[in-house]
Amino acid sequence: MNKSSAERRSAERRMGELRREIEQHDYRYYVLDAPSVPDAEYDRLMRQLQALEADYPDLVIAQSPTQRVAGQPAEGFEPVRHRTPMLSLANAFSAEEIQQFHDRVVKGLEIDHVTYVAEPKLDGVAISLRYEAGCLEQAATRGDGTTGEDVTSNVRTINAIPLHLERREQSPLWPPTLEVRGEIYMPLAGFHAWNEQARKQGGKELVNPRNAAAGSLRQLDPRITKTRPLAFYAYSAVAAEGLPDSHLEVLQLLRAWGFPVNPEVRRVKDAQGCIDYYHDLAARRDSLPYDIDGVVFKVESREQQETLGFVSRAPRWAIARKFPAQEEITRLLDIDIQVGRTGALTPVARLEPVFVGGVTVTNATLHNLDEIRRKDVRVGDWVVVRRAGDVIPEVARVLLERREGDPEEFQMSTSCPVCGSAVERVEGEAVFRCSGGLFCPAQRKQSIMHFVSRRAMDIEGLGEKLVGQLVDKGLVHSVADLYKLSREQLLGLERMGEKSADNLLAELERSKTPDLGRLLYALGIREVGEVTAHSLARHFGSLEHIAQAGEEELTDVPDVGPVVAGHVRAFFQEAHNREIIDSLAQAGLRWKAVEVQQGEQPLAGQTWVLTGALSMPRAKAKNMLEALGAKVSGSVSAKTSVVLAGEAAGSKLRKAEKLGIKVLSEADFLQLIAKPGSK
Ligand code: I6G
Repeated sequence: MNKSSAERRSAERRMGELRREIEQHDYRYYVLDAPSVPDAEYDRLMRQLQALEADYPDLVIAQSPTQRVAGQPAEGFEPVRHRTPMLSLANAFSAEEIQQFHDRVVKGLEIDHVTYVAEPKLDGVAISLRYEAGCLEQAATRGDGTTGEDVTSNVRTINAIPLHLERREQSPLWPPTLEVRGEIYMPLAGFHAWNEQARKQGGKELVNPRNAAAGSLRQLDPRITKTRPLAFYAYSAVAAEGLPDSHLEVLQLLRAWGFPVNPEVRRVKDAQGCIDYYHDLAARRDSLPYDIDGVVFKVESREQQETLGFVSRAPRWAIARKFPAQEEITRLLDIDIQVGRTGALTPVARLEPVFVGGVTVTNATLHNLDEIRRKDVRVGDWVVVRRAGDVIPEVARVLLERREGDPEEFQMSTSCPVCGSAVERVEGEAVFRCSGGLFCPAQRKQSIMHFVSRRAMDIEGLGEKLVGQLVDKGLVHSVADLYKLSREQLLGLERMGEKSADNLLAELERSKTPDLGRLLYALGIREVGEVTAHSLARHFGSLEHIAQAGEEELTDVPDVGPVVAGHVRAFFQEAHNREIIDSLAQAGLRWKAVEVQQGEQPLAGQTWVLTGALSMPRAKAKNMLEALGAKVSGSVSAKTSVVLAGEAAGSKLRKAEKLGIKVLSEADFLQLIAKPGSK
């Protein structure tokens, strides 16, 4: 049927009205927590809009509330590199630690009093939402803080997250690009209702609200995510130039634009204000409509936040006060031994499953033999299992009064449980080690995982399960064998499709020209971390020189003492390791040598200032600069030689630009320290 243009215009107008009306109801429901119409009326409006959109498909827009589910199920989630890293928060477990945090803030700012913004720390999934010109463009999970996963299609299905922003309460306009961070969570009412329904229908129940939120976001089909009762609270806007200095005012602005903000957010003063807020919330924790695992305090002024900066990927201006670790009692069924990359044997408690801190725990670390002796842990004991936040659960203590009979003391085995090699213990060290080296499949798997990791060779697509299969099937004995894998061999592995096999082969090919520092780090020499690997590369210039260096030459390198030098020499003296390096070269790897800086310090006399968020810990960048002879200062002045500006750099960067001081990005900096040449 042909529709007249007058009808079309009228339909278009009505569609606009309906969308605005529905969005207004969403806003009242999710942001103001004050629904204005019964569900039936809301559903009626939605159906009207759907009917009109069905009549005029060309007038459908992506921001329409009917378009929350769009497109087909995905095959996987694309990686997203965060423009500003998603940092983590330092934790405090006592009032004393809050006082110490406040003392550091006061000292860092050189003032007497500080106002903080306090809010509950939800047990959900952190998410970063990017809006371009006010429209939701991308939603990404935290991942490792640098790279997350693109979960946009799933996030669009969450009604509490606006698809586009709206100006309300005479709010100013949002910046052209706005990145909002917050927590997606499952409210307890929705979680319990879901499980009740699942029980009735014999379906699968959700384990806990946090897992439920994470699992819902990881669905490949957004239609499934849409059925899950998810909600959202925004907690910050990143790198937002032009927004108010007060973090609290930023949150108020976000709320005016359409983001739900936790109604428990408060401004508090000094350490005592934080401590009082914590006690108040702890007392009400069980009556909140969502699970929380603590409280977050942030310095209110964003300028002050910037002055304080970051340390080791955590802001100095914020802290999470965690609720006490949760503990439960269960039975210790057995003690197994796990073998790590360097052969370290870690005793692990196998437990009768116990629900603690929101998850079912079946394994907990026992750390080492000394700890087992100190706590007198024996198989069959009743033990207290503790889980604090995200840390690995541990056996806290034994209930000796419940011990039955006289169970035997645990003995560390004298041979490796995986490869049978002898187990050794270095005098004075708590750790026992398997002496099998790369003969041991467990060490092999771990060393391959390390080799491919992001800061080493950065080869994507080789997870623990896949590496396990490659080693167990005898396809990979050493890291060099990775480069000999054929497409057919890969296709013969479980859960390996053609696309993943091709992607992995392309990744391996791409990784064949690492710089020397990365390769050295990837080889996994004991005690040779990233900074030391780069220092060695810069000092010696080639792998051959490092391999031939004696202890004295090695200890000439900043950061290398006799212990590290000993490990480096032992590594290259081992014939097996030399064979691996030869095989890597034969497989086509060409590591870029580095210009040698024989004792010379190319940055001597320079003063550098670090600002903004770097993807490596600040201490590491500072170490690297100091190894090159630079002085690192906290403030920009006419004497500053270079400003290294990470993401979201603010006033220091502006000052540097005003003074005409050279500014380098982190990528420029890494290039400068790697100084690649050719092999
Ligand atoms: O993980 C987090 C939970 C809650 C946060 C956070 C938060 O604010 C209420 N804030 C920041 C700045 C970070 N993580 C890094």
